[in-house]
Amino acid sequence: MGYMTINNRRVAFTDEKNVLSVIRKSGIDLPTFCYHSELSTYGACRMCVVEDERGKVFASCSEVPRDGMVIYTNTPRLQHHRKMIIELLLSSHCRDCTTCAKNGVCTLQKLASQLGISEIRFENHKKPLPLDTSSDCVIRDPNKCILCGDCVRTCDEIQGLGILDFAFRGSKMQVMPAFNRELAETDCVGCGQCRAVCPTGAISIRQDVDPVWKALADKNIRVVAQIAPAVRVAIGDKFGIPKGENTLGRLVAALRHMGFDEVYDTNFGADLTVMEESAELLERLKSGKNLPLFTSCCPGWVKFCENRYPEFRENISTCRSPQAMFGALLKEEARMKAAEAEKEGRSLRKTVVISIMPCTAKKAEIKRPEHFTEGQQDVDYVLTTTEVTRMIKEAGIDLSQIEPEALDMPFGLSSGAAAIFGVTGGVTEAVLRRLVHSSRMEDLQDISFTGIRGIEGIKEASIQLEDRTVKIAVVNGLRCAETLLERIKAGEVQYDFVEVMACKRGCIAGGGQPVPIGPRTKQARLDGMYKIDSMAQIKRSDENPIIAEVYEGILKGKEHKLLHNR
Ligand code: HC1
Ligand code: SF4
Repeated sequence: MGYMTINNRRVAFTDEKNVLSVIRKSGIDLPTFCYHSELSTYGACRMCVVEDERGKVFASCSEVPRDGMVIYTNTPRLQHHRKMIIELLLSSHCRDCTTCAKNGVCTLQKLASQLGISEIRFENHKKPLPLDTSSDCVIRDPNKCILCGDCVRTCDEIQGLGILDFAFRGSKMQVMPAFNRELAETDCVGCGQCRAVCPTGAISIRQDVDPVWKALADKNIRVVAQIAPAVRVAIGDKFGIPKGENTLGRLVAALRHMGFDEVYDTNFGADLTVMEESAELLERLKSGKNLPLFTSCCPGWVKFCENRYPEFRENISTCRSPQAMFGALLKEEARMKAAEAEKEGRSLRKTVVISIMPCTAKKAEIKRPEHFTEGQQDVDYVLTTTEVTRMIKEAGIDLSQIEPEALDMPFGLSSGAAAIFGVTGGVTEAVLRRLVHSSRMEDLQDISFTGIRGIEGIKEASIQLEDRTVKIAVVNGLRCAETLLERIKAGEVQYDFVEVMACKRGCIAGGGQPVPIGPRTKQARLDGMYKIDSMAQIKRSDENPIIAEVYEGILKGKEHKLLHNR
């Protein structure tokens, strides 16, 4: 332990990696644009500058804490310096604040207000640049970019993709894909992690709010929603609800107020996925073909594997993702009911399925050809948690005040195993519960203690299934997926089952979730997911009685067609 003096107060430090962390620990929220604890230190924005007792000014994010250091965080010189940075940034920034997707959560806007910037003394000579609207998932607006490099480092260091980079020099500098190609022409997987760290509106979520409002207003349309596991522990963030609290009931009530006809749970789709994926694993273990089996529920990961490691294409599970399985089921049910009604000379309203997801990549997943059945798109629109937050606010609903309501039946029933799909390791744990086939508390605990829980990028576990030891890897973050795939290719490791989630810690930190998603927010959401499981009456997917019913009913004879991609 050491001590430093911050603004004349003695502050202890231990293993903080930089002076900025010590300052923040002492209760001072020093502003930054480019500092993220999970990324390398860039030190470019200079907002976190401090002054020492000799008048030397330096960036606190790039300085290691030393015993006896004396620093000041808010001298007139520093105030002037920070204001100047904000003014310069604003001078070349578009002024669309009122219509920007980031209005109210933009760091530039927040700091301009916090530092009392009331006028901008510099002229903006920059010509407006075109937006990149080519991606189904995110929109890039270079006019709002402040060159902090957060997106560049996230895409490279966390996702291993390096889609974005700096181009040109000096005042012409921009962030863009190589050769200024559109995102759709690159290997971008649409994970939205660049958007999750962008401090301004330079990278935002593609919005599908308008067509959904239109469908809700149309009396001839039956609008059905499904809510993903990780949405319920995040949407409360924007309504002053404690982080990580389960707001499912409130969200259901809000959706009904907004005009949704039925509200179901993607967790039901996750229970279906567990049934199909565990059967697929047993089959592959038996045949020895295409092992390891890779999970398929994360579309960012699936695209990454297809683009960068096509040799593993056949290892990816043939199962559709939970939202896609559930979408196919809902549309099939609607088709069956419409056919019955037609026989009786009646006609039913058209069904539109909306998935409410923490993920931007899900917007692209629903457009893939394998997610059309009988020429119909199974899920019509994906709304991210952030878009639904916007709709709730537009409707004037306060989520913190609304009375919770229950999901619709029968697809509102799901297991605790399904709930934990939203965190890294959850899919594996759910599949293992099914395979171990026991609901005894000790057996469930044994599974959770195999090493599949936790936030490490790559986790390994093994479990005994009859006479066979099944070797498992659980990965979060595509950079880690790349590392693992290279090790598998080199023959250094061998597994039977590999779960990959593109986003660090899983869907709780998906690219469509409310931002900022700092370490405390992530932990609260993760705890929230496990709490839902611990309180669930049904622990295993195969114990969900509605699952057996749909296999005997809607799905009978169509299991493969509706639940698998190939
Ligand atoms: Fe996910 Fe999934 S867990 S991928 O993270 O398998 O988006 O929440 O809906 O489909 O169930 C996301 C979350 C989600 C699917 C499920
Ligand atoms: Fe990179 Fe994901 Fe952003 Fe695409 S969406 S540029 S893959 S971080």
